[in-house]
Order: sequence, then structure tokens, then C-alpha cells
Amino acid sequence: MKTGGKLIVEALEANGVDRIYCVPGESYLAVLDALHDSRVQSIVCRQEGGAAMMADCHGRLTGKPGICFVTRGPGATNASAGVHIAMQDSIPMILFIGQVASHAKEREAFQEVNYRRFFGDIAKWVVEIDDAARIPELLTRAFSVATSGRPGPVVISLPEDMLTSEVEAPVALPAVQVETHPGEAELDRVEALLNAAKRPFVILGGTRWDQRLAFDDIQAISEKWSLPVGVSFRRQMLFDHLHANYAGDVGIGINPKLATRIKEADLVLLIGGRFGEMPSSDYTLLKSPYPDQQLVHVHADPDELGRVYRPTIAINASPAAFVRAFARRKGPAVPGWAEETKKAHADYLAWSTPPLTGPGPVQMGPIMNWLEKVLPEDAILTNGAGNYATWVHRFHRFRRYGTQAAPTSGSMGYGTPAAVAAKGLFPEREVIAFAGDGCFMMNGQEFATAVQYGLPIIVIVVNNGIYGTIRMHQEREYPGRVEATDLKNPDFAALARAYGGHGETVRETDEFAAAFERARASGKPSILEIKLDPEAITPTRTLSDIRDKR
Ligand SMILES: Cc1ncc(C[n+]2csc(CCOP(=O)(O)OP(=O)(O)O)c2C)c(N)n1
Ligand SMILES: [Mg+2]
Repeated sequence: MKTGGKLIVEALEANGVDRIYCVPGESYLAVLDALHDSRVQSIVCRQEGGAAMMADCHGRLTGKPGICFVTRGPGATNASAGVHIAMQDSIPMILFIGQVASHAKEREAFQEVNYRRFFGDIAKWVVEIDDAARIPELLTRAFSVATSGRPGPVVISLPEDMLTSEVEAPVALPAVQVETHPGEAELDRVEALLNAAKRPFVILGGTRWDQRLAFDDIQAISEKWSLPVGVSFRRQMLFDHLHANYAGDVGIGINPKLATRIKEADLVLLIGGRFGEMPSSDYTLLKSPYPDQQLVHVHADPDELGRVYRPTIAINASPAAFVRAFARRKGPAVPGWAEETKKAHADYLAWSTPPLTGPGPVQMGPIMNWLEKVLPEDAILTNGAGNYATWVHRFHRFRRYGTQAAPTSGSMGYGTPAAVAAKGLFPEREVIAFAGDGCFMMNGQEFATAVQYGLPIIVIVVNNGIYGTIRMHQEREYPGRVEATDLKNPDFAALARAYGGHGETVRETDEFAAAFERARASGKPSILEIKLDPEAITPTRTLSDIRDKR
């Protein structure tokens, strides 16, 4: 006989879970008690939104479900921010919620929420476990659902009395991730389309990639067929940006030359992604439902194929399985598109070279250039949402898989908790979080978690004293009518020190390098606040330019 709590932890162990991210609650004490005797580490966080984002980042960087435990009601609703990210970003994650006891259900008991309804639209699957004997079954299924097809978040509600009940149950076994492979006939058709294409273009996106095989295989394919390769919004770690075939990131504020290249392509290979509103420039690069280009769409979820774009060929396979199979194809004797691919890469290199001047005493361009020189190839960069992120997305040249954690869903507050999770997973690698002043304050309290676990992340807070993205839109749509976008901020460097970390303020460009090196040398979690002139709202345009429509 075992308690529900013990069975939950056994199922986690059976599925190779080594850590969970949590904020405790009296609703799931039985799980915490079982964790006490387990080798699964609990990482206690400061707010459930941050805990869920850490679990998301864990899933993003490992391909295995990130595990989060929260309490009912307020805990669950706080965590929903991370669940939504995992859903939109196709990230495997499991959120466990302590639920009210069975005798109190449906009375609107203390902190009671109906999770099937609450998470109905933002989770892949929601289940409440009423009988502890079914824990092995339902957890095995949860791990399978979270990782198979299009990965996503699973929510599991755990009534308190179920967790303390003692039952006989089978020993949990590891879940099986469902793999889907392309057929040879489909590969023949893709090959024929590629051979006939005059202006092909490849866009990589989604999840279910890996470094060891998929990353190398797609590189090999691009070389064999001399294909230009772009990556979808915030999926930049899928292709080496310094590879001669890399054409750029198909994201917000896309290089206009790249947008033209995609629009004028006669064949697009969309591998793994959904090509949603942001990467598709509001469905203009590929038209929905009938693209001008021939479209090969590869996706692990059959429901995504034909959902927004009617493809010429739909291939229901994970991107990794597809590229592995297609890499074995021979390729043409003389690749027809080599010269254009070279031009695409040259366009990218020009686009990703930062400007060295701009308003104010701090210039982000030289700072990014310096970081490019000193950051190792395997450094992990995280960020949330805000105009500051443009500096990372446009000017950091990602080289490897597993080096980026940023929400395609555009959620603010992601960078700091994601960095905490990333550093915990890969302590030997450098982890740099980028945040805006707005963004940092959303989950910046997880800096305390970095201090608690001795995780020396470096958070670069680009402080322009405004919710910059929204101010930019405001000045464009309603010039001069500023409302609710000014911020009065704390002293971020002092805040870092108050937490027990290292903090510095960068007021001039030249101060950055030394401050960064001191942060590195401190061995502590650090915050480097960059005082950026609010006029420097994009790399090339000032706020005044936008207001005055220059
Ligand atoms: C959770 C969340 N709330 C609100 C928004 C809307 N939003 C997008 S960017 C932004 C401002 C970001 O400000 P900051 O972090 O200071 O970056 P900046 O644009 O100033 O560089 C806001 C409010 C969002 N994307 N996510
Ligand atoms: Mg700001």
C-alpha cells in the first residue's frame, strides 16, 4: 500500500525526472513528503508564474517535460502564464495542482477551481485524478501526451484526500513518446518538387529537434541542395547563423530582403513550425489558406497540417524524423540555387551587423558586438518580450541547438526564470538573461531563486524607463498622447545586491565590458543594468522619428 503522493513521485522517477519547480501549498503536502525521500530535487520558487516558466524552459532545452507543482486556486492561476507559453510554443510540460478534497468539491470550497474549464483552452490535456490507484496509468499517459505529436502542457489536478489515501497500484513505467516518420513515397515527392524548384526556401520552426542528429542533418540537407534556410520567430537555435546557407530569422521586424525572398520563392519547405501570425508577418509571407508558393509542410501533429495553409505536400512527421530520413537522399548533381543562397547569407550578415551609433551615452550596438566576441558558442540566451529583445534576436549569432529560451508567445517576464532553469540544468555553460525594465519586474523575484541555489546567471536589464514596445505603438498610432507607458524603476544594481547577488549600473557604452567581466568573476547571480536612452527604441529609429513619422 502506498499513498497517492508516493505514487506520484514514483511515476516521476520512472520517467527520469530529476527536478521539479514548485511553490509549496498545503494542498499537496503528501507529494512534498514523498519528495523528501526521493532523489528528485525540488526547486522552490517565489511565484508560480516563474516556476511554470522554469518548467517550460526545462522542457524547451531538454525535450523532456518540465515539471511544476503548485497549489490550488491562486497558485494555479499564477502558473497559467507559463502554461500558456508552453501551449503556444509547443513545449512539453506537466503542471500538478493540489486540489480541494473530494468531500468539498463543487461547493466553491477554499481556493476551488474547475481546472478542466480554467485550462481548457491553454493546456493540451487536463485531468483530475480521483483514484490514487490510477496514478501510474494517468501519469504515464501525461508524459506521452506532453511529448508526442505537437508537444504541450498537461495539467493534473490532485485532490488532497486522494494524495493521502493508501492504495495498491502497479509500478509506474516510463511513457512512450510517439514518433511519426515520413514515407518513402512522400520523400520522393519532396525530392521531385525540389528538383523542379527555381527559388526554394526552407523555414525551420517548432519543437522536437535535437542537436546530435536533427541539427546536423538539416545542415547537410541544406548543403546538398544548396538551400537557403531561415528560422521561425524565436527558433533561432535551429540553425548555425554563421553557416553559409543561413538566410536569417523569420520573425517580428523581418529583414525586408528576406521577406521578399520568401514571398518570391516558388517552393517553401516549412519544417516543424506552424508559421503563425508573428513569423508569417500576419499571414502575408505565406497566404492563408492558399499560399502563392508550393508548400511542403512537415509537422508532428496531423491537425496542424492544412489548418492554416493548404500544403502541396503534407508530411506528418516530427522535424527530427523528417530531416533524418531526407538527409539520406542524394541531392542534385549540380545544385541550381547556390548563388542565390550565397546572396541570402550576405543579406543576413549585413542585417545582423549592429549600428555603432544612436541616441544617448549607451550604445547597444557595440555592446552586442563585444558580447559576440566573448560569449562562448554554447552560451544560453534567454529573454521575454519588449523592444530590447530585438538586440538579441537580430544581432546575436546563434550557433548551436539548445542555446535559446524565449517565448514565441511574446510573454513578458520569461527571461529571468528561464535563465534560472537553464543554469540549473547546464551549470558549466554561461547563461545570460536579457530583460527590459518592464519585463524584469514581472518575474524578477526569481533572481532570489538563483541566489538560493547558487546559480550565477547574468541578467542584463535594458532600462529605458518605459514599456517601450507599447510606447512605440502608442507614438505611432496616437502621437504625443502618452498614457500608462512611463515607469519609475528601482535601482536594479542595488536590488541585485539586496538579493545577495552582484549588481552594476552601466551608464556609458565603455563601462559594459568591465562590468560584465566583474559579474562573471563574482561567481554570483548578477544584474547589469544598462541605462538606455528611451529614444533608442529600435536599432535604426528613434521614438521621435516614430512620433513624427520620419
Ligand atoms: C505578460 C505580458 N504583459 C503585457 C505584454 C504587452 N507588452 C509587450 S512588450 C511590453 C513592454 C515591454 O517593456 P520592457 O520590458 O521595458 O521592454 P522595452 O520594450 O522597453 O525594451 C508590453 C507591456 C506582454 N507581451 N506580456
Ligand atoms: Mg523598457
